[in-house]
Order: sequence, then structure tokens, then C-alpha cells
Amino acid sequence: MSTHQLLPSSPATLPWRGLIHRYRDFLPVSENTPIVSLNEGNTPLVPCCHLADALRTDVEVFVKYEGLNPTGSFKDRGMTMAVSKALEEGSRAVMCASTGNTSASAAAYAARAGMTCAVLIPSGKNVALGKLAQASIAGAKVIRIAGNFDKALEMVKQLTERYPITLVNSLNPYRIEGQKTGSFEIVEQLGGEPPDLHCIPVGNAGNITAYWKGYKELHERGLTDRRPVMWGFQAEGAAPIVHGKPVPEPETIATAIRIGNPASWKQAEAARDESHGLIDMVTDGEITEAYRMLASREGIFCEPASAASVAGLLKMNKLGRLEELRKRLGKKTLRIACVLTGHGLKDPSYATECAEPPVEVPTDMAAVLECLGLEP
Ligand code: AN7
Repeated sequence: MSTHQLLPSSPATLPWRGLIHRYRDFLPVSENTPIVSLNEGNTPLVPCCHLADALRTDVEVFVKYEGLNPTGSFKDRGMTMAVSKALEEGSRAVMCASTGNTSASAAAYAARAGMTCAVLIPSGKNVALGKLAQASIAGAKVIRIAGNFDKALEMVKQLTERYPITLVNSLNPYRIEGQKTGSFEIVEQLGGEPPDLHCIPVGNAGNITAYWKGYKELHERGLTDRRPVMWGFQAEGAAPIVHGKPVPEPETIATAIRIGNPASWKQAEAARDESHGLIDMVTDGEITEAYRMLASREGIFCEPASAASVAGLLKMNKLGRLEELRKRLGKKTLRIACVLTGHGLKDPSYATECAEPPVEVPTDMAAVLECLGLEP
């Protein structure tokens, strides 16, 4: 696959130093901004042939494997910006509400910056173990409330208004600025063109907002000749944008997007409408099927919430929406990019629940052979 450069410096010849260095001209940073980076970004855009085959129509499908960021999710793109700007502005502490990935990322970048980090997380098993481990080992103050994410965000908003603590949820505009670089990379990786269709999970709706902003900026600067259609997907039990009203008790196995009142609701609707796209929902069953398919057919292990993008694509195709889009765009082959927002290792317990458990046998060659169906 050819790589098109939006900028003269080439990541192939220069060491990658993180997305702020790479996309400085597109970001609100100056010479005085102390850059807090873990060399995030530059994640692979992986072609998925089995997925393309499963769609049974003329498509090229790619996944943007954001689980390969330093803390294992796309949040690092926003966090390098948010923490760098907080440090520049003299802040000593950051705080967020989180379903897990934001807290893991905030904790790591705050640790690197020598700042204090506090995170407010929802009750019980609603934060995957890997994410909790990351925030804790980085030294963040982890506070668990009895309520859900929406309640936690409400509290953090109030708290950061009253005390000198920087809010690093995606309401922080620098988060969106950093995350928009995902679309820059996709365009470069596709040889200088946007995909025809961009599929993405929607939780608090910061990421769909950010990707759309990125695609729009490239178009406005004359670097691309068009913008993709945006398809966002919520989990069925946590689909406030689809239903047009907040969901007081959101429920889904995709705990990362178990959000009932997204902060960037209006911006997500704008991305949908301006791109002539849609925001729909997928069931836990559809999410799980896509999650297993990606791991077992493509070798790509993402967390359940991430698989909502692919689950949504499969669902919409069944409803004839890909064919409809192909006609509307007048394209023979549709190029599709799906964002896989977080790594599968974040939530090993769901993976083990979904997969076959190991077969237990004695330490004995005959038993192993029998297991493999091989003749002794
Ligand atoms: C893997 O960490 O909201 O629509 O607090 O972790 O931008 O919220 C995580 C969200 C998708 C949804 N995939 O993105 C948090 C948090 C994964 C995520 C989303 C999240 P947004």
C-alpha cells in the first residue's frame, strides 16, 4: 500500500516522535509547549480480507488498530495534547471520569509529566481489569463511585470547575485536537485519499467528533478532494443518540461505551448529518460476533467496544445500506476504514468467557495426541 505524505518529513526515514511532532502544523502548540509524549500515534491501518469477503460486495476494508498506542487505546492521541497543554498552562493536577481507557491514559501521561492524576470510575465490574491495573500502577488516585459513568462525569465537571485541577475528559478541547490526527494518518496510509466510509464506535462521542474535525480540516486546506461518510455505532443498551434521549441506566458488555448521556452528543449528530452518514446501534451479540471474528479470522484482538464499528458495518450491509451508499457515491469499490479503538488485552476476562477454555490433560503424550485427534 502506498503511503502519501501530507507533510514533507517522512516517518519512514525519521524516527517517530509522537503525533504532536508529526502534525504540529495542525495543532494548537507553540515553541513553549512542553510536549509530554509516549510516541503515540502512527498505528497500523490493516487490510482485512476475511471481513471484506464476509460483506460479499466489492469493498476494501481496513482497520485502524488503535490498541497499539502506548496505553492500548486511542485516548493517548488526545491525552498527549491535553497533558502537554495543562503543563504549559501551569496546572499540577489532572482529573477525569472514565469507563477505563481515559483513566489509563491520563494516569500514564500525568506520571510522565510529574503531575497528580485522579480518576473517578463507575461501580463494580464496569471497568475492565487491565484498565484499572494501568491507572493504579501509574500512581493515579483511583476513586470508584456507586453510580455509572454519566454520574462520574457530572461530578468531575463540577469538581474541576471549583478546584485548580484540569479536566482531561473529551470536553477538554485539546483532547479532540489530538484525536483528530487519527484521520490524518488514515488519509496518509490510503495514499492521500480519505476512505469512502468511516465506521467508529460511539460512547461519549468525542472520537467521532475528532475524526470528523480532522477529515474536514484536510478538505478545507485543500489536501483532500472530499470527506468520508461517517457511520457511528452505539451499543443497543446504551444508545441515547439513536433513541434521541439520554439512557438513565445504560447496559452493555462493551463497558467502554456504557454511556447514557454523551458529552459530545451535538457534535456527533453534526458529524453524522454533515457527512450524510448515520448513527445506529448494535446488540451485545453482534458486538461479540464481530469481536470473535476479528480475533479468529483476522488475528486482530480488540476490546469488545471497539468491535462495535465492525459489527455496525456488518449489520448495515445486511440491511442493504452499503449497496445504497455505493450507488449514491457512484463507486465500483468502496473503501472502508473501521476504527478499533482499544486493545483486546484490556479485558482478558471477556475474551476467556467467549472462547473455548484450555483442555486439561495429564502430562502424557498419549493424552495430548488424543486431544489433537492424532494416531499414537
Ligand atoms: C475502547 O475511557 O469514555 O465516543 O472513559 O474506551 O470518544 O467516548 C472510553 C470510550 C470507544 C468511545 N472505544 O469513544 C473512557 C471512555 C473504546 C473506548 C470508546 C471508548 P468516545
